[in-house]
Amino acid sequence: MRQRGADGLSCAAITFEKPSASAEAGSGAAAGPPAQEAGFNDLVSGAPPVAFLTEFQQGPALPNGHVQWDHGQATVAPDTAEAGDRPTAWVPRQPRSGEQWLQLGYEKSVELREINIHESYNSGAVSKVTALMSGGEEKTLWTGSAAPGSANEILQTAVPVPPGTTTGQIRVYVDTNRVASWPEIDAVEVVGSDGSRQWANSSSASSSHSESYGTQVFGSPVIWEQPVAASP
Ligand SMILES: [Ca+2]
Repeated sequence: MRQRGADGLSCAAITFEKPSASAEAGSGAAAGPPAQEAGFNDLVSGAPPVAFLTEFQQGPALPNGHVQWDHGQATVAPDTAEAGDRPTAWVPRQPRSGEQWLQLGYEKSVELREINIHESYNSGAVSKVTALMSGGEEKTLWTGSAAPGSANEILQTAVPVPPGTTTGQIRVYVDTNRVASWPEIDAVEVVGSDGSRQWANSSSASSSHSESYGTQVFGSPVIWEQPVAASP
């Protein structure tokens, strides 16, 4: 286990168990243009045009139910099996775009003891972790500069939380200017003072790469008319 100490954090390289065949297929199939090609072919072959346009603009969803690189990809347990630019992690809309944040919600509000951030690409951009309190206050739990790992390394960064903060909503901030390309976060676990461990079940973000997926590549929405079948 490789340790990386900086600003009171401890980090460790993570080795994952090999994912199931379906999860592995989903991760690999959605890594870029092949997924778009599949959508276009579906349209040509007569798939419902409305469904196609929805998928087209938002980017295709993966088998886990979330659009690739969306903030939803940081919910539930880690599912990015290998380090690198993987669609099963949250990614800000643009690299080197200043401060961005990922907000995660958990089923049970607990007194926090530790927050474990699983970075899966260009680690080292995490700059602040906060708790969203019931009264609307945003409470800073940690801020600083974590030393980066290598670009292609999955790191778990443990953020200790002093006693006295009870919440079910946290934010992880990244300073995207600290790393060369997109920082990617696979999952974030909260550990309670009661020993409980939770993965997120809701999410939002300042931006997600999923937002630019359709518009950046394909332009403005278009109106597609269902082709009329030829008379026999
Ligand atoms: Ca994930």
